Amino acid sequence: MTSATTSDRVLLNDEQLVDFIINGYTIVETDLGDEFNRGVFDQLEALPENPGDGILEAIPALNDVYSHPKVAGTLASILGSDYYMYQHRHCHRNMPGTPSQMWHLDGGAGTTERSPDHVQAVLAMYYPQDVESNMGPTALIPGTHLFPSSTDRMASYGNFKNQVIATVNAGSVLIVHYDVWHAGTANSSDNVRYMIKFLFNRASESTKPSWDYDPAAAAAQAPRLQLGKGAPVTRALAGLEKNRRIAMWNNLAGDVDFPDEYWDQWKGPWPGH
Ligand SMILES: O=C(O)CCC(=O)C(=O)O
Repeated sequence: MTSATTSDRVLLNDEQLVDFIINGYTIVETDLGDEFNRGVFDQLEALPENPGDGILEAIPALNDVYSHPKVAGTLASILGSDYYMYQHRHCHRNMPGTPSQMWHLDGGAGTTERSPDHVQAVLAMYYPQDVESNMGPTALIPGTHLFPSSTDRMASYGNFKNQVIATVNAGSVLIVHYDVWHAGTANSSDNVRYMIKFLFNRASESTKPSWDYDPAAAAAQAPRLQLGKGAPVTRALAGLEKNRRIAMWNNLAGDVDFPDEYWDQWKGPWPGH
């Protein structure tokens, strides 16, 4: 079994960490290999029923996914090195003909508080097979973790211009901030699509960066963190989005302050020139 001890975790760098703060998700491609992924797929096919939270006991090989150095390193970078696996997990078996879900946020995860400037919990979704666009990939809207809404309200929402349809290679793990608006899409193919969802939680508040922090590299990311394109919101909310990103960076970095140097963002060519 692969075990990611603290020393062999592959941590995110500053650019990747800022990507996560802006978008609220990242896709980790593991090198577990075709034989491994196919083996998990076959075991899923052989399950007589959905074991619910017992999926890890039913298929212990899933430990290898969630302790993979890149997966464990990403989780540690985002949730702190003492993060833990939550007790709830779920195997989604989407048969051909499964319809789309509505946009939603999950409930549970040991916390009822939504956290627009914090990372308290993430979803980590593993796909043991390639997921093509017609096989019911997971959809999400980047940046929406900074604007948590109620699932009740989302029930009437449709397609968004910036939505991401996460077609992935077998062995990928989609790691998503708990408050990102997401949904399973319709499976109009002839293939079953599996997705095994685990939840991971923060155990303690950060006192220092838990990613591969480099002060110069972090400073180089500051303009993007403040102005980079993220959630599909109007310009009126751009200030709030920026403030929440910086607050999230500060929460993740503990005692290290956001490397904020003033620069004149309005100087430059006239619009249209
Ligand atoms: O089936 C999917 O891809 C997404 C499932 C989902 O939204 C969830 O488990 O909360």
